[in-house]
Amino acid sequence: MRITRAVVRPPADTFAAGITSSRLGPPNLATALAQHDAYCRALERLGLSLLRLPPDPDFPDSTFVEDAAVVTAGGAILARPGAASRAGEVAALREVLREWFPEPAEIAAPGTLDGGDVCEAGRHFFLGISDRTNPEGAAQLAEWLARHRFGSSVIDIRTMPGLLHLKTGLSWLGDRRLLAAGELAEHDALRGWEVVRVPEGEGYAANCVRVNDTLLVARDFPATSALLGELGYDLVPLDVSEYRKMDGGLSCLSVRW
Ligand code: CIR
Repeated sequence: MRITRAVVRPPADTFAAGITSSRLGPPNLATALAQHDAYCRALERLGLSLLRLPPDPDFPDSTFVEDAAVVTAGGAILARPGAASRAGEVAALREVLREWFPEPAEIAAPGTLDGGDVCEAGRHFFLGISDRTNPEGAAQLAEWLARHRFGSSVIDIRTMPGLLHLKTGLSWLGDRRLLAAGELAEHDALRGWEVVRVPEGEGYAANCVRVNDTLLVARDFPATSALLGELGYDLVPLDVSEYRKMDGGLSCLSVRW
């Protein structure tokens, strides 16, 4: 499926009040906005039409739109974020997606699910169980995916240090190829897939975004960029330093379809 659209939302002036476990210091809002703008321009250069939500100061983490909704070739599913402070983010995604997906599926209580735990790999989806996505939420999505003839497998990341979401450490590169960091690269669920390992010390670079024939990658991870370049990918490096300070990465900043 060629990607033609994406939802994005710039951070609000409350951005620094969002949830973070990183010890990188508070984000600089002006820099974050400039980085967001560069991210949006990169998507537009790749031919995507952007649906831009306005910043929402009531939800400091709402720039990470990916966590509030999952869009697949079979339709949209509204997520049910595992962090209480993020629950209200779903309403805006419901509204902006309505034109394309008037009757989205929804994760229901007691299930919780963050879109960051959903790694699409063509007709297969890897679903993370994390501090945000519980087994019930993942099971609801797996059932929906099966009804739409997608496969899925579950990966429990709760004991894997440094991973907020599954996609913090895993990305789909296209075909049967994945990019994975640390112990995720060894996980049984990835058997039968070609796994490109993120070089030591560059774990953050495991979160990249495939947009049709191009990969958006985090800037300043030279060993990973060199490896992906050797594999023949066209790379668009982007600086997301201010989002990293809030535990976010490239994929979190858009919902794409
Ligand atoms: C949070 O903790 O929810 C945000 N500060 C970061 C969310 C990042 N989202 C993602 O990786 N999909």
